[in-house]
Amino acid sequence: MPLFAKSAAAALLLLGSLLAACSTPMNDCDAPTLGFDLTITAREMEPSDLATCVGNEITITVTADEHGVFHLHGYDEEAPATELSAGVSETIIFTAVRSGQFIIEFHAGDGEEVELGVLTVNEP
Ligand SMILES: [Cu+2]
Repeated sequence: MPLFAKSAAAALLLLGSLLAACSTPMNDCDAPTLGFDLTITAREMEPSDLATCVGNEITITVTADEHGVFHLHGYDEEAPATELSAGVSETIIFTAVRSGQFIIEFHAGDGEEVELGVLTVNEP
């Protein structure tokens, strides 16, 4: 392989690992508060993989492109299901009190329940 092709391949590999690093779940046990900015478009959420630690205060800001209900399963008391209007952002603030993996669902106006993502709460 010519030298320039080798360095191009190395550059691609480096770029690939940088992209992989960016797509790993956000997770910071040392941060007492953590904010997630979520956007729901065509019933898909970005980002969809959220991570935090027990004891952290979480602020979720969520905006959807249609009316529905944002529901974090397993955290119904701390983060009650929140009704969303199209294009209007809502903020949910709660403390992560339980570890585990919790499904985030969108209950759409037409009755469809769509799994949007997962919140992982780790032990500190
Ligand atoms: Cu639900």
